[in-house]
Amino acid sequence: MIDPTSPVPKYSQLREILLDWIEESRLGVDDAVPSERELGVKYGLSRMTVRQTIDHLVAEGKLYRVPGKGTFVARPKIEMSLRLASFTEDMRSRGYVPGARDLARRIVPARGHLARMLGIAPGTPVHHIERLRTADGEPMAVERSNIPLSVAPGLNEHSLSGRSLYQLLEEEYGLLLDSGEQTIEAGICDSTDARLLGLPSASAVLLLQRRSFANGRCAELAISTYRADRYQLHSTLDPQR
Ligand code: 16G
Repeated sequence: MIDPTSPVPKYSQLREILLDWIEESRLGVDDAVPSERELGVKYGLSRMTVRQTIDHLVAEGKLYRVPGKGTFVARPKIEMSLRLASFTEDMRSRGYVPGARDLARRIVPARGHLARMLGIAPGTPVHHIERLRTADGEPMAVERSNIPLSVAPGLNEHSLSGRSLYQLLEEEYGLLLDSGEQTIEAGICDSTDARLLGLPSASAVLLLQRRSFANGRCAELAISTYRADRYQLHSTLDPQR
């Protein structure tokens, strides 16, 4: 119930109630949330207050709206692991069937930024591999990998359909990635990635740039666009010493 004497604003109290319903599974994924009118009557709240709560939960990705139909409970987001795992391993460990659709594969000379990031001379050829990554068939991310030709000569002759890139690197080239570094930033997807990911244009995304190393040498620079409506960051925290 809403406590009108509480210093906690009413929209926050309603938020707690709705989150409890979701966490206690009284409302499951894709279940309809009662209408703004129903919630207003039930809890003695103005339509504006109810809308404020729902708007916030939609913006956070906890609920989603279908025009003309109502508001529904969204799926929980996937917690992006901060380990040096392949997409395939990561998805499998969560019980999803990983997939990849080849978008482009070419050999290009590395210029400025790319060459610097890979630690190679400008003009050195690299494999450029673009893939749409899926989980249970649903688009999750667009990954653009750059791998120096010298790291994996002939890589372009190997099919990647239904195969993990990291597994291929290990099995065919004996390349075991042993360290990595990654930046993650908020972004807005361009029209190409929006179309590939099945998102409305200019949707929020997570932009990842990852360098992976094998024996001190940069083996891959991956620049990826992950759906922000399906991923959130999670990390454990150690005290600062
Ligand atoms: C991860 C990597 C990517 C790599 C891919 C290989 C990020 C953030 N991470 O998704 O760099 O290319 O795994 O996956 O980009 P695969 O072995 O399943 O093909």
